[in-house]
Amino acid sequence: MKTLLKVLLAVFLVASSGAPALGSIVINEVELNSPGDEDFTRTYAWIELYNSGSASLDISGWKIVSSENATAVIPDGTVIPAIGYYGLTKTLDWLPHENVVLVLVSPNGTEVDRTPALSDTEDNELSWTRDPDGRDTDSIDDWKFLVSSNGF
Ligand SMILES: [Ca+2]
Ligand SMILES: [Ca+2]
Ligand SMILES: [Ca+2]
Repeated sequence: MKTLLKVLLAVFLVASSGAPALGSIVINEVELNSPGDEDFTRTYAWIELYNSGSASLDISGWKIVSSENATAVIPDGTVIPAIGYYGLTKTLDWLPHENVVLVLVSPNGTEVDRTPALSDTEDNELSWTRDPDGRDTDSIDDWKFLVSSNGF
């Protein structure tokens, strides 16, 4: 019985320590190449963030920085609910089709998440996504090339 209590206590402590708040937001899905032709003046690509945490998070002022040194700032008043999504649409000059690494940075400059180098030369509705949503083991195996699910 004592042993069982110790085991239960250990499980409780591990579960309640949780992940740091910042760690619950990831870059969850990236569409680098939407179906059809793109031109520089039309929106064509998007990045989906996902909150796997149990509380909503205000991500105003967070940044997404690309390996080409392009930076997008999340607008003021942006909140991702718990188990919720946020989609950011960008134009062709911002997101090339190949070898793109995206980094999510909090306002104090802390790196929150980073994608592997992603390429999408297929001009179709497939996109790179963590599968299942939010899976983050810092491995390329977290990512699959699946039918787009922007915002869900
Ligand atoms: Ca695509
Ligand atoms: Ca395309
Ligand atoms: Ca999705």
